[in-house]
Amino acid sequence: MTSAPRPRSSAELIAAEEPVLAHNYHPLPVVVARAEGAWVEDVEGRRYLDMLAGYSALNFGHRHPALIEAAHRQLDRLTLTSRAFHNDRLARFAERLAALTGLDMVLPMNTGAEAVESGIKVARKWAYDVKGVPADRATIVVAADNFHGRTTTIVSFSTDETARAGFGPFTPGFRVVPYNDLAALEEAVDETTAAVLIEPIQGEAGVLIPDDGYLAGVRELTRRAGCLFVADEIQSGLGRTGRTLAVEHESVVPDMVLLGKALGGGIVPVSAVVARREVLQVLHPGEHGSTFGGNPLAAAVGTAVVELLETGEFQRRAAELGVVLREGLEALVGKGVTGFRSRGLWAGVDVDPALGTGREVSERLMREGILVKDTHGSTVRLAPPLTVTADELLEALRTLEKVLSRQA
Ligand code: IF1
Repeated sequence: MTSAPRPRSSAELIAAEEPVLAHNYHPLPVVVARAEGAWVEDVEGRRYLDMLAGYSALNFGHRHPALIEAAHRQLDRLTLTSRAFHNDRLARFAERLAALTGLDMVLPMNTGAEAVESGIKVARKWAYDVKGVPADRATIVVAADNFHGRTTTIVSFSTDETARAGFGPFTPGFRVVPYNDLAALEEAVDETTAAVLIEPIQGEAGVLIPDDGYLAGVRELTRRAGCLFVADEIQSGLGRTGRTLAVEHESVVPDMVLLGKALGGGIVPVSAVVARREVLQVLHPGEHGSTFGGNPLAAAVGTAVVELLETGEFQRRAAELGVVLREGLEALVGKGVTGFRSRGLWAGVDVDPALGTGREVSERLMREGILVKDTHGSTVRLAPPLTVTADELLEALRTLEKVLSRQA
C-alpha cells in the first residue's frame, strides 16, 4: 500500500514551476494554499494580509460566504449550456447589472480583455451602422499609459514597450493622447471617431487620478462630437473607489461601461459590456459570441455580486476606510513615501527610490506578513478587499512604516 506522497514545500513548488510554467510573471516567493476574507495562508501555514486582492478581483474578500453559497448552489444545478440555448440565470443577471450601472443592455463575457475587445468591436459597429462613419475608417481615441489588457489589439494601443515588443503587427485605428488633457482629446476627436476609451483612474500607471472635471469634460466633449464615451471600470469599478463606478465621483454616465475582475466575486471569470440600448443593439445573431459568456454559473455568481453591491455596504466601507488609508499614507510622506494618490480603498504609493525598488519593498512587506504588488519603478499599489477592517488596514500601514524606516 503506497502512502500518499509527502506534500511539497513552498520552495519545492516554486522550483517545480520553473521547467513547466511559462515565465510571464515574476511572482513574490509566496505559495498561497488557502484564504478567507482579507487573509491568505501559505503552504507552511504562514498568514499574510492580502493588500492586492487579485488586482481588485477580490473586492468582497476571499471566499465571501454569500458568493461561495451562490456558486455551490449553482454547481449542484447547472454550470454551462452555451448561448445556443437560454439558461434560467442570465435574464436576472442582465437585469440587475443594467440597473446597477444605470444603463440599458448587457453583453456578458469572461475576462476583462474580452470585455474591452467586445467594447471596441461594438463601438466600431455603432460608428458604421449608426454614426455613418465610412467602412473600416473608424478611429478610437485612447490615453497614453493606458492598461486595458493583453490581447494583440489591446497592446496595439499600449504605450508600454514591455507590453508591445515582439507582438506585432498591430491593429490600426487607434489614436493616443495624454491622459487628463481635454485639449489634446478635443484635437484627436473627429468625424471618424467611434469612441473615447479611458480608465476613469489609470490603475497600472500607478493609480493616476485625473483632475476634477476631466471625466465630465470627456462626457461633454464626446456628446458634442457625437462619439461614445467608453469607461473601462474593470479595475476602478464595483465599489473600489467608494462608489459603484468611479465615474460617479463626477456624476458622469458613459455610453458604455466595461466591467470584469470583481464581477466574478473572485470565484469565476465574469466580465461584461454594459451600454445604452442604441449602442448594444447594433449586434445581431451570429455577429459576436463566446463559449462561456453568460454561462449559468457565471450569471449566478455575478448576480450574487450585484446583490452585494445593491446594499451599498461595500461602497460605504471603501469610502469610510479610504479616509483611514489616506490619513495613514499622509503620515508616511517624508518617512520613505515621496507621494501617493488614493481614492476609496485604492492607492498608488511612491516610495523613495533610495529605500529600494517597488519590488524590494514588496518583498520586505511580504516577510512582515503583508502582500502587495509593485507597479512601475518604486510605486506600490494598495488595494485590499473592501471587507478589510480598520484594524487590519492600520496594521498594514504600521508595517509599511516599519519597512520604510529601515535602510534598503
Ligand atoms: C496582468 C493591473 C495590470 C485592467 C483594466 C482591463 C484589464 C485589466 C483597467 C484586463 C487587468 C490586470 C491584468 C494582470 C494584472 C492586472 C493589472 F492594472 F490591474 F494591475 F496588468 F495592469 N482593464 N488588469 O486593470 O482584464 O483580461 O486581465 O481580466 O495582466 O498581469 P483581464
